[in-house]
Amino acid sequence: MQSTKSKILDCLQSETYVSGNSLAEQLNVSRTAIWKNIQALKNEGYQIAAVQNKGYALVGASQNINQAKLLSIIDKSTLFDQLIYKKTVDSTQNTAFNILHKNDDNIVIVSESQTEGRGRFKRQWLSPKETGLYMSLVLRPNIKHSDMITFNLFMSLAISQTIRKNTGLKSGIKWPNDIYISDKKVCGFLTEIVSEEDTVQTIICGVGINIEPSTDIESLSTATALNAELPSEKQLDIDSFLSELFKNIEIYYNKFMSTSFSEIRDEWIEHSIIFNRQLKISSSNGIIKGKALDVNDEGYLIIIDEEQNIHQVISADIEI
Ligand code: BT5
Repeated sequence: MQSTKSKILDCLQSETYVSGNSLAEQLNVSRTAIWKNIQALKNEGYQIAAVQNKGYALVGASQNINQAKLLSIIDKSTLFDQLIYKKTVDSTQNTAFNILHKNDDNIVIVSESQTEGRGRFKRQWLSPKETGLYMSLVLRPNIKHSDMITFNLFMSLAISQTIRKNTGLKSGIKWPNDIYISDKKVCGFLTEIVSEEDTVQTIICGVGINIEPSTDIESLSTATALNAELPSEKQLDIDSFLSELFKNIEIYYNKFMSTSFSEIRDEWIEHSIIFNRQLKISSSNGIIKGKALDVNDEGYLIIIDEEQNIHQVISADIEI
């Protein structure tokens, strides 16, 4: 259910001025409740002017990820049913696993920081406070295991499209689950599942996107943040970024469920940064040095090694 605060935000975003009386009437709450929620929005970074005889006006969007904005997005989403918003958790993936059995909802879990954010193979994901988007998406596809393989391809394109459109930066996809800008990692995601026999019932997709520079991110020579790549006069508009991100996640998840990878293959290859360069691929079968030839319709990466042998890879780490 959308909160009063996020409903007020919606009204402020759709009208130039709106009076406290009119908000109270529209939302069926007291003037005091309106005033308190306006103060809460200001605390979250929204600049709201109160003009005599006209009412409230939104004069500056918040530069922080915040609950009110996310609630207003999830409320309009036809994919997600519920938002869980936390100040801090160990890992949003753990929160997701703890609650996913309670109902069949598609759920978004966001936390302002994580103390034990994790990557694949139990690697650490640095999640400093209020500098990045740390979220887990709980989805209920009910599909065969073999149909899951292309999921990361659709997700990576949704994220890279969003970054390109909102920043103008040339983000690129590093198969299977990283988004890079200028050869540095700005986003990583991991996909975990709950399945029964051959059916994947639930996907828990954890997405981490670095937004603001921080000492943690700077400590990794391989990492960057969106606002570190953008000039100071063109910093990210977080509200439009989040709206676009959830719009694209919905579009590409629906495509994942209804079409094959071939539908997005050209677009995906245009975003990919693994072609035409020497790669070192580490998988459970060992290390291969070679070049990427293609990603086939089933989602396998096709590699040609230095001895001209062809390999099909499904899960691996790539060094570029
Ligand atoms: C990933 O793993 O890239 C998946 C990261 C998923 C994080 C999200 S945040 C919300 C949700 N909750 C969680 O607990 N996790 C998910 P992997 O491909 O294994 O990459 C991990 C490697 O990336 C580390 O070993 C570091 O080298 C590097 N790394 C760690 N933190 C980073 C950061 N904030 N930015 C860029 N690189 C980072």
